[in-house]
Amino acid sequence: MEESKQNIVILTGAGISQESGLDTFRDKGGLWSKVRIEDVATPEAYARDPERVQEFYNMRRRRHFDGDIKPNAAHAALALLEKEWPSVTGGSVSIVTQNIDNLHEAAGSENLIHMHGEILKARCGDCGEVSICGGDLGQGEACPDCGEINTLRPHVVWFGEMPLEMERIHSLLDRCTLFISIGTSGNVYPAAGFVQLAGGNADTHTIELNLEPSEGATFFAEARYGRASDLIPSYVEELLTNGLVRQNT
Ligand code: BJW
Repeated sequence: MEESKQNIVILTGAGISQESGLDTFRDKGGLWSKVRIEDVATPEAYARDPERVQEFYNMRRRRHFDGDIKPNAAHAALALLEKEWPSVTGGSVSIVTQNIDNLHEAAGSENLIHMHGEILKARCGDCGEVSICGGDLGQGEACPDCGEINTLRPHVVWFGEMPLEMERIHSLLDRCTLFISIGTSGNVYPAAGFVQLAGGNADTHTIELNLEPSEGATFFAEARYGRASDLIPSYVEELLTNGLVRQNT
């Protein structure tokens, strides 16, 4: 007999891309140990020193064109889950990522929200349009929509700015029966609060899959710790084989 419809929301953070060669933020040796947030990830920093901020993102954008940054087994497993899960329960799988890299879409995920933006896009400070960005910014390029020069900034969400698509995210969280958090330290809001929003519904199971307990670990009903490339493929296989089994820890 087919299980009742189960909608899954998956929140991902920098930990899922770590094994693809991208730095996390708050781990030892992570990005925030090399640069100060106040210098590169706030609107005030950009207003004060746009070249510095552009260079931080230009450097990170260039990595995507190296050819050695590829989705890993965890990204691939989530893309498989999205494809196969509807035939298991009739429910859907949506990924809400805090990551600005393109590794989920490169792995084949389609129901995807980039709540902190995308490094391979630029936003015009003048007309507000978002465009594809395949190179460095801050070098005198024109906005493809309004034609203004040097108005393009990285399409990312800095501290103090509103994350993207919050209404859609809240509606997904309201309707989900399984909330999975992967590779995020739970330091940054509003993403860190999603587990409580989802878990507020008695029918919703919540699970954390991370290298170590996150700041919000106690809010999850279940937790498993290890590397994303080990944990995610085996958890996805469990879901696709057995459906949603609630194992509270
Ligand atoms: C592995 C692994 C492996 C490693 N396998 N796992 C006081 C209280 C509450 C909130 C606030 C407050 N003061 C200010 C706020 C709000 C603020 C906030 O949360 N601040 C906190 C620091 C307290 N938030 C905001 O400002 C947000 N906007 C907002 O709230 O709008 C509302 C509003 C607006 C205006 C006025 C009033 C209200 C915006 C947040 C923007 C975040 N931006 C960044 C940078 C931009 C993108 C970029 O450059 O890439 O987004 S910060 C950075 O942190 C980035 C990430 O998306 C985000 C989350 O990091 P993440 O993904 O969790 O990474 P890490 O490194 O922290 O964790 C990695 C984890 O993986 C670790 O746990 C490892 O163990 C694990 N791991 N290897 C599995 N192989």
